Amino acid sequence: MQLIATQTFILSSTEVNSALEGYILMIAAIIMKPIKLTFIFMFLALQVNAQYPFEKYDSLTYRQFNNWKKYDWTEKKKIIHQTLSIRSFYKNHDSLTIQLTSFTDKWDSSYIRIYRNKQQEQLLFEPMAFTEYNLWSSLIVADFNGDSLQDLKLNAAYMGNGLASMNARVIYLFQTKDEKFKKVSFMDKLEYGNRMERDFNRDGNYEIITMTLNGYQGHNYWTFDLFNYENGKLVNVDDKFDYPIMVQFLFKRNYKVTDKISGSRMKEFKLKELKDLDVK
Ligand SMILES: [Ca+2]
Ligand SMILES: [Ca+2]
Repeated sequence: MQLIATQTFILSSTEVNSALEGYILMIAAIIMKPIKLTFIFMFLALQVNAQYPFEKYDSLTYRQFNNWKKYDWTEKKKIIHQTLSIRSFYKNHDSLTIQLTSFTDKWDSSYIRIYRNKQQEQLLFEPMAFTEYNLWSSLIVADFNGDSLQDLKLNAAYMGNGLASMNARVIYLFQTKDEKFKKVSFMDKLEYGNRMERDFNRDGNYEIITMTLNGYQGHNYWTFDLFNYENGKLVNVDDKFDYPIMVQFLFKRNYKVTDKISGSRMKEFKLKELKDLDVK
């Protein structure tokens, strides 16, 4: 009888403790909220003050989706599926589902499946693995080229060390007139996750900005090039906007176009071909 009484006491004591903990955590969350917000505002202020020249141009409004459903078939089939659905994606409100299938023993191949109302429409190969860790940003939905058809974008990291940790695959799925998708993917360098497209000349076709590391006279420079999606491919449009620009790579934040290389010399660094380009 005494034993039961002790147990009851212990139980109720634990309950009291967890209620107290919950209360303390709730108070802490209320106090912390403005502090967190202050940090975010400080960070935003820094971002506004220091930026690359192209960041002054209009960026797109994205719709972003993150509710990937993971189907792990690692043990039976060495396969991982990640699936995401967007209701009312198409003009007639049909839904779109994108499924990424990667293989646990192959790091250079995946399949992207596109379903319309759960009916498979396309199967596209992608020379990159997708895991729940390397999808750097959400699935991005926007009309990048201004043809009134919603396009898709994914960024997937190669997961290296040091500078190689910036290596990422940028994957665009441009919607075509027949409401299918043209896949254009390539390797790029990403600093803070997704790099937004910018409309330099406000024609509705947002310029895609790429980043490459180049050596020149003993220093390293980030070279930024501009591309447009035109007639089913990405075309370099540097000449139209007096690009590329080059920013010296320093071991601190640097956003200033270098004055060590003349504009005409910079043009010799123009990125003629996107790295590991894959068009499907
Ligand atoms: Ca489009
Ligand atoms: Ca433009």
